[in-house]
Amino acid sequence: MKVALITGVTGQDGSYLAEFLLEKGYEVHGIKRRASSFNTERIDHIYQDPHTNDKNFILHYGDLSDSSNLTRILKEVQPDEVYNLGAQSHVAVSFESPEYTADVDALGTLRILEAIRLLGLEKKVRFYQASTSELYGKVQETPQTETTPFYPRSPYAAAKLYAYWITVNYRESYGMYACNGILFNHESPRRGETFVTRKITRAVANIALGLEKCLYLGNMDALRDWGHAKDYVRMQWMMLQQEQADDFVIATGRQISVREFVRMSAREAGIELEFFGNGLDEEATVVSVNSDLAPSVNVGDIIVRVDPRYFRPAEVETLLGDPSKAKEKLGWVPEITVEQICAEMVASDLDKARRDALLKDHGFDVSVAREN
Ligand code: NDP
Ligand code: GDR
Repeated sequence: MKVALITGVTGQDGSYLAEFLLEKGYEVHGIKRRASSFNTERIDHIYQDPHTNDKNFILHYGDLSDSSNLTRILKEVQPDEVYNLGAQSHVAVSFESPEYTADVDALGTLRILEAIRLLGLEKKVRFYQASTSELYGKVQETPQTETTPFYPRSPYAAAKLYAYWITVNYRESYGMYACNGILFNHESPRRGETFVTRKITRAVANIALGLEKCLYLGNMDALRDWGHAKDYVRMQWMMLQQEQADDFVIATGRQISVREFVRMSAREAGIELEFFGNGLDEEATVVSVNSDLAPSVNVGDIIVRVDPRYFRPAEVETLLGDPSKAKEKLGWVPEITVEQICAEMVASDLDKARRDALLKDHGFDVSVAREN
């Protein structure tokens, strides 16, 4: 039985990857952070009672800022494959906590690589690093490939640039099997609520059912190449099954704007929008509505506005990946389109909103408009 260790197992990708590897028959270990409240919602459905025998999904407390903890876990688990998905992964937040982001995202990667080496596991372990299209930042070439020059535009991207190169360096210096997946944005109903797609689908669902009035966004002109997390974790595993370690761009090859994603999401909830104005004055008005799906929305309502708080000090305006290498060398192709992703996310958030609306109707307090 192969043994895998996943950092960031409680996150979007970690949860899908754990599921995927369990289905493949792996023994899966995950590192979760200590928190003052439960933080395992995304993996609760695959949780196994620690008191039972024959467990193949095992969680360990840990943190990427703690070398001794990482070393102990690696020594205990003796993994065949390590997937380093843990990170402070929010670009806007990285401007507010740049040092913490560097510690976890850059040095955290070094800590794991060095622990693998010091334990003498460098010839046994195959290592996957969650690299990102944010490395391209102010893009130097379109579409972006494995050879496009990097130009990071945030503390997050600068930290991930270090992680990218230290992964390459351990491969070249110590012959470690270490790969970078340069992943473009990928989404799902499990996406964190403060990333733009989920923020949109959640707000649209809440607005449709009268739990929220208006969605406030930053730069709606931003263009992204959005894929599905399920497709992308499959590729993370495929990268570690080749003969030789290598780096790959994982993308769909198609981009749309944030504005288009808003339009698409609203349509899924029976709301047709028209956008007026531009820059800080841009807003979206309801021009028709299916009141079976969105009973609380009326024609003429303004349900999207711009809030400058969501603009970033430096923006990544456009990202478009070319996944040809992954297709040619590994036979990987993304199976889920952005339209399907959007439909799945809106349907899931409508389910949640219906539950919240029911609770609210029965006098329970439902707080949906948290700051994001
Ligand atoms: P999430 O933000 O959903 O998950 C991040 C995970 O990292 C969570 O499990 C989180 O724990 C954990 N984590 C955060 N800080 C630490 C720490 N100090 N020590 C240990 N674990 C920590 O991210 P995604 O699942 O979306 O992304 C996975 C990885 O891929 C990240 O590294 C991200 O930067 C990268 N990436 C993501 C892309 C995307 O579009 N999703 C695209 C390209 C790269 P907790 O649950 O407790 O917060
Ligand atoms: P990104 O994702 O920064 O690409 O990083 P995010 O969804 O946060 O932003 C995408 C684009 O939307 C614009 N935007 C807003 N973003 C947020 N979060 N909130 C808003 O209100 C808003 N309004 C407009 C942003 O400015 C941006 O242009 C994600 C993360 O998962 C990273 O960890 C990963 O490395 C990259 O994708 C690839």
